Parts: sequence; structure tokens; C-alpha cells
Amino acid sequence: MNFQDELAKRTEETEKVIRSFLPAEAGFAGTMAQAMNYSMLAGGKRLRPMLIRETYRLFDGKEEVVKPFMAGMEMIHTHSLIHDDLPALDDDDYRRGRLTTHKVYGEAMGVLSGVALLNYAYETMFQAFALTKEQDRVIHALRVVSQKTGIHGMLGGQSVDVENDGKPLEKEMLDYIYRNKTSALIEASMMTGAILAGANEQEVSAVEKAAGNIGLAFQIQDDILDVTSTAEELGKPVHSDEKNNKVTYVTLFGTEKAAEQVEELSEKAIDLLKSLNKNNEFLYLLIEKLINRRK
Ligand code: GRG
Repeated sequence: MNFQDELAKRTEETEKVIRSFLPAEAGFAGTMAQAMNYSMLAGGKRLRPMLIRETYRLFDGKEEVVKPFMAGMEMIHTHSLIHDDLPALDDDDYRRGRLTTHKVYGEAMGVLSGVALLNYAYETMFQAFALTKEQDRVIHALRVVSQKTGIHGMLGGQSVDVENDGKPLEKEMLDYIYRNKTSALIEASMMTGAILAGANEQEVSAVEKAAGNIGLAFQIQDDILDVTSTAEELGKPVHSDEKNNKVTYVTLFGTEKAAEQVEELSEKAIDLLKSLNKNNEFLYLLIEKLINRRK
């Protein structure tokens, strides 16, 4: 398999799915819809929707039901980025190679369009009920997504991160932050793919563990890129952890040890997935490539 060709093809497919669910830029709330679409269409790797679809394929899923979840998950992720960039949080001017949403539409519209995307994500995912007879699977997936996004997931992790900004941190708390603010959405994505395809409880639990490791590896690589990459390559500012006095895997362990952990975690994730005795070569390669990504 030529991984780069496959990746380009599947990213394009994902892009089409996302576009098909975006709100119309019309009516009195048209400006907010524009702000939502501005950030949704600013590029991005589309990793989370791709993980939904590839895990769905791993378990032989063949229906359209996966599509509203792919778009909805990218909306939740984009909401987190818009809000993470706000003046009250990281106060960043660039994201995905463009001015951030609040820089273009103003702070109030940044707040509103972020919340609107989070809400629209659920409106979108509810459309899945019309696309399958397996209604219980949709309910289960919605429950997982809502839990992993809230206080016991992404938002919980982000709140501990913000509360401890600039303070010294032990690895235990850093792991809590990473496993929630970043891993939780990756777990929700892969679990959603598995659940919608009818995976059993043990299989979903193995997928959750693998995704947890992928998320942690992904965030550590994000720390590494913050010190080794360039703003042009990343499409967002570099050295932002230093600017925000953040403790990261790089400040705790150094770049080399951090990179070793990325590799170990990714290998563990692939082994876990392979132990399920299913096959999706592209998914394994995707996880491997995340280790060496440059953006
Ligand atoms: C509700 C005010 C308010 C704030 C919430 C939840 C939240 C803000 C932020 C989540 C924390 C966050 C942004 C974690 C970073 C995770 C991460 C590494 C994001 C970058 O993901 P990529 O590299 O981005 O997949 P692209 O642009 O490729 O989609």
C-alpha cells in the first residue's frame, strides 16, 4: 500500500463528509454560521473522523451511520481549538495556518461559534438514528462521546491544565491532563467506530486502551513539535508552551526521552489492535506515522 496516496484519498473523503454536514450561512445567524465554517474549513489533519471510519472498517462496518459521527467529532474538536485560542486561554493568533476565529470575527463571536459547534455536533450526530436499524449502537456511541467530551474527559483535563498553568507538575497530574484533554476525544472516536460496527464489550475496551495510548503519544509529539518545528510547518505558533510556562513531557524528560515514550506508546497501541485478530493495514500505518509527523 502506498500510504501517502491512501492518506490523501481518505483525507479527501473525510473532507467531503464533513462539508456535507456544515450549517448554511444564511438568515440572521448567518455570521455565526460563517465563523463556524471558517474554522471547520481551515484544514487540519482530520485525524479523529479518520480514526472513527478506520476503526469502523476494522470491525467490518459498511453503513452510512458513521458519517454524522465523523462530522460531529470534528466539530467538537474544532470547538476545543477555537476556545483554546481565545484571549482568556492561550490567546493565540494563528491556527491551521490562518488567523484564529476570534482574530477574524471578534472575541464574542469566537465564544459563540465555539459553543455553537459543540451543540451542532450533537444535532449532527443525532442524524445517525435515521441511517441504521441498530438504534442501540447509536445511543451507546452518543453516550461515550458525551462522557469523553465533558468533565470526565476533554473538558475535565483542560480545566486541570488551566488551573495549573505555570505551576510545577508531577508526571501523574500531567498524565491526567493529557489522558483527558487529548486522549479522551481519540478514545471516543475509535470507540464510536467500534460500537457502531457492533464490536463486543471486550473489543470496545481494548480499542479504548489502544486509543488512550495513541492520544498520549499524540500529545507528547505535540510537545516535541512545539520545540522542534516551525510556525510555517505547524500553522500555529511554536514555543507556546514556554510562553505559557507549561510543564510538558519535554520539560520533564527532555526531547529524546519524550520521543522514546511516543514510540513505546504507539507500539503498544498497534499491538493491542492487532491482538483483536482483525485487519486494517492503513489504520496501523496511520498510527505509526503519527510518531514521525511534522505537524
Ligand atoms: C470551553 C472555554 C473552553 C475551552 C475548552 C477543551 C478545550 C478548550 C481545549 C481542549 C484542549 C486541547 C486544545 C488539546 C489539544 C489537543 C491537540 C493536540 C490538538 C491539536 O490537534 P490536531 O493536531 O489539530 O489534530 P488539527 O488542526 O490537525 O485538527
